[in-house]
Amino acid sequence: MKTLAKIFMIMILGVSLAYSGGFEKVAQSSSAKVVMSSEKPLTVGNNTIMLSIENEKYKDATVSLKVFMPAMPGMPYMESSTDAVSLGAGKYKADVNLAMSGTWQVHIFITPKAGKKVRIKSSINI
Ligand SMILES: [Cu+2]
Repeated sequence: MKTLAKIFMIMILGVSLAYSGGFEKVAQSSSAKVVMSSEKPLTVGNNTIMLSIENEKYKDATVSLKVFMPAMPGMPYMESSTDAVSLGAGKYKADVNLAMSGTWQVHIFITPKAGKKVRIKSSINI
């Protein structure tokens, strides 16, 4: 009975988390900080990820996103790249396709009008 109660609690928790809204994660390197977020929880398939660049000097940069999953036993390397659309004031929007559940590596590329290109590494779980 105890186990059943635990399973039930976990199910309730899982449902409430799923409804508590979307996803948010900070991606950071030594030179830039980006908040990744999504209104809806991330799912297998198409997702819209919002990127908010915190650094003043990158607010008008060009931004692209690469998500990839290393090869696994019986499964090839998977990758999806997209150019983020600038919404102004350091906010960007990127549509990404996550072909399967699991951990995806994320590389955010920030190309400023002047100066060095920046790469920020992060990951997302679905
Ligand atoms: Cu995989």
